[in-house]
Amino acid sequence: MRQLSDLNLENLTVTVDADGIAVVTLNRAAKRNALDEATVEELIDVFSTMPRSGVRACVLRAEGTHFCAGLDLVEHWKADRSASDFMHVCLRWHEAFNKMEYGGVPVIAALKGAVVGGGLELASAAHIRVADQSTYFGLPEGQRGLFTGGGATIRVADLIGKARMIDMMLAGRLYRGQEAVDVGLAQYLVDDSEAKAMELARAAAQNPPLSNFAICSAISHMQNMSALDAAYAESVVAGVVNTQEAAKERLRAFADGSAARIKPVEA
Ligand code: 1HE
Repeated sequence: MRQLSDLNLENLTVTVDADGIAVVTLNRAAKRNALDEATVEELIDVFSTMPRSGVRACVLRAEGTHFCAGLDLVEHWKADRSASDFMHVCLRWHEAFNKMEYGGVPVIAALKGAVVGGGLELASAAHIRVADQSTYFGLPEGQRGLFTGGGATIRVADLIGKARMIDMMLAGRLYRGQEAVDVGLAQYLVDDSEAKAMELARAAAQNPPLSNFAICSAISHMQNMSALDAAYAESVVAGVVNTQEAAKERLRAFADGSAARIKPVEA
């Protein structure tokens, strides 16, 4: 079975620490981490390999001052792609982002600077998005004479709703700061998005992997189902997860009073 260390990566770097926290870095800062075909193939490799690699949680971050400038517009222009060529490009983007969203490993995106176009499509495939004060979100496809092709019509519309997404695309509206959190583009706004993302990854990594697998795949799958089918699938997943060996010790600790209670930390 292929391991993360076996992968031949040029535009991404991947490290995994002793606690099983992976850090995946977009490493094309000179091009503002624009997604060319090679980078998308590397994302597929990394997120296909990660679920069985022992990784317990993943932080997705970027080199430079911008998270991701979206589709590599220069590559796209130079390649002079046919409609069929670009359809296949998009299918590879979907492959990469579906591996992230449905892979079962918590992926936490540490954002900064531009999170635009395909960069927002990438970020929206993560399970948690952490923004800092420099982060801004945009869908400049309309301005470039393009359309989204990496899942924004599914994931961004799901995060912020159809009307806001259309406004972003038609009028070039950017969201940042608290407003971006309020509309649902990010769950956290902090001064240091990487430190917060790492803190969240470490917290998630405390959960049994099977629970995280369900949280980071089943919820997404169930959103695609009818309510009737989702209720059935939820029962099956809960049957497996809620009877796992790793839950028994935690339940015993609750029963004997030694487990932490779920209460807000007093200020
Ligand atoms: C790029 C790209 C890119 C930068 N493709 N090369 N995305 C966009 O419309 C956003 C395009 N990018 C920008 O608006 C700006 O670059 C930023 C606001 C992100 C950053 O500005 P700045 O002033 O820091 O950098 P820069 O000078 O614009 O760019 C630095 C280099 O990165 C430069 O290359 P160089 O060789 O001349 O140094 C740029 O060409 C390069 N660069 N962004 C290629 N996107 C599946 S469909 C998805 C559709 C979309 O994603 S549409 C949205 C596309």
